[in-house]
Amino acid sequence: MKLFILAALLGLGLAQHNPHTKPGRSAIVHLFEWRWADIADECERFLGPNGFGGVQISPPNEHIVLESPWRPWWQRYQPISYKLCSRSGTEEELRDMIRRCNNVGVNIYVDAVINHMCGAGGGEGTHSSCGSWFNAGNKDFPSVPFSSWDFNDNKCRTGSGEIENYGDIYQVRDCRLVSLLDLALEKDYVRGKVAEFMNSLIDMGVAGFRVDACKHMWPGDLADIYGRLHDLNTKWFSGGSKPFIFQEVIDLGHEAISAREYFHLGRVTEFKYGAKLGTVFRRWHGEKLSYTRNWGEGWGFMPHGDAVVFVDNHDNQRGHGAGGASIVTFWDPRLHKMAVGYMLAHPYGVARVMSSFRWNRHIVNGKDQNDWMGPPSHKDGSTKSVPINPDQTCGDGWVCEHRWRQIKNMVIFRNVVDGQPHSNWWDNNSNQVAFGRGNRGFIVFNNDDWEMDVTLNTGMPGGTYCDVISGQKEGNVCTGKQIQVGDDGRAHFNISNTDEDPFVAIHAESKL
Ligand code: AAO
Repeated sequence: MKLFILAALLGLGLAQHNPHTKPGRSAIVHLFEWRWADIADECERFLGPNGFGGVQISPPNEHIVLESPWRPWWQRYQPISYKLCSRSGTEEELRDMIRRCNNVGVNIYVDAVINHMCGAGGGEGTHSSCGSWFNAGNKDFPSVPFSSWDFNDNKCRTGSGEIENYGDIYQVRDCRLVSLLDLALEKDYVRGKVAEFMNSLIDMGVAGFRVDACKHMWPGDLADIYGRLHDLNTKWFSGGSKPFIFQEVIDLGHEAISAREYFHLGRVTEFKYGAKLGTVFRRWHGEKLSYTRNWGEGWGFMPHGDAVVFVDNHDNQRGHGAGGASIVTFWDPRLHKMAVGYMLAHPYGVARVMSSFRWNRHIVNGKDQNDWMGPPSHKDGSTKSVPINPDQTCGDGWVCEHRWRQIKNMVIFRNVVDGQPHSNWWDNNSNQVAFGRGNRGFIVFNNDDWEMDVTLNTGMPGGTYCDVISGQKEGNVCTGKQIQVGDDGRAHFNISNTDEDPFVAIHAESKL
């Protein structure tokens, strides 16, 4: 019997490592703070046609609405109820977006905030995205309902009720993260309410969840909740498909709680990835691109099958969470394109691309005083729609990194080379490297301060290929550089260190 249970648990866990992306699709894009109506349009006009695998959406449930600071992005991480109305739209708009994205092969992954409700100082009233009344002081959330019985205060052993020491696993899980009212997830009633919330989304057609703040929840509690989740909606997914689970656990290696405690439950966010890749491309601390020959598990990252990877995320692009100054964001566009290109070319992990909004950064003593600023909004606090410019970029403060030609084309590159091994590595012992993906793709970087002029074995069939970084194949012409691969698979690459984008990528579908 024990063996059966173990097999079932393993089966459960393994099944929830699968993002269920449709054939020929792989990368996820985090459309941070986008409105549901805009996501639906983006699925149909851009993400579907360009091979994106799925969208991570902001928390869709009712959240607190804050005046000071004014409507911060992080109010979405302070639930008031599990009603599906938020700054991004109504339940109907959410339902419509899920349907329209699924219909063009783009999955939806929900950012699920299930560790807590709003901050202890959230006050009393109806300052919430659906107008539900609540009283944070009394831990009273009648729209769920949750009462003070449903919170962890009696379990927390610190005087403040807050997490005071990340070295103490009991504090990290049973006390408040930055004053957020900590749910008692060992209670069957609370587990039931959380599972009901997640199942309502699964039944609508979502493919899975980014589970927020997992470090702050006991794995056993999560196992119980995940075990209550429905299979995915068979309108868009094959029968018996388990929801994809990727868990936010910040583990850069020196704490009492480690990411591996969560591997059996689903994938985990690998924060070491972006922190290290940023250090490498910034050439800090003596790091060199040539050291990434064994990138992935060779660098001490978690097993490939457990990882979700990203160059930056919504927290660390603004100094929250972890990763520090090495994180490469859209504020450093040339480096960002190289780092995202590297991530999308490399086989390690499930890759997630950040799509941001611009804010009025104001850095004093290394800290951004405006790190709280929310998305482009109207005076009433409602989020602005995302205008698409004639050149396919976004306007009104939306950065749309996922639409940058270099990144969009590398999302396609990742699809074209899917399943092919990392191969034909070359480096110059410094910051010029190249690697292939079997006989389907090849990428070359020059991150040195001098010209790169080499002839390399690409492993690819002879022919003329369009570089998908400086341009792309349009009809039967290359709008950027052309790369001639000989019948011996060798090709000449000349990349100036002053190029706008000092890297070149070719693949089987960019061949003339
Ligand atoms: C806001 C206000 C608070 C207020 C609260 C309640 O800022 O002052 O008390 O409301 O009224 C987001 C924002 C928060 C915001 C919150 C609620 O980031 O500022 O609070 O919404 O509105 C920890 C968690 C991790 C979490 C991260 C931000 O472990 O799960 O903090 N990320 C998620 C979301 C995030 C959200 C929440 C959770 C809450 O992505 O957007 O918060 O739903 C160490 C620990 C990490 C810890 C960090 C930061 O990291 O390891 O686990 O993350 O500290 O506390 C090096 C180390 C690394 C260390 C890092 C930073 O890199 O290697 O280990 O330094 O010290």
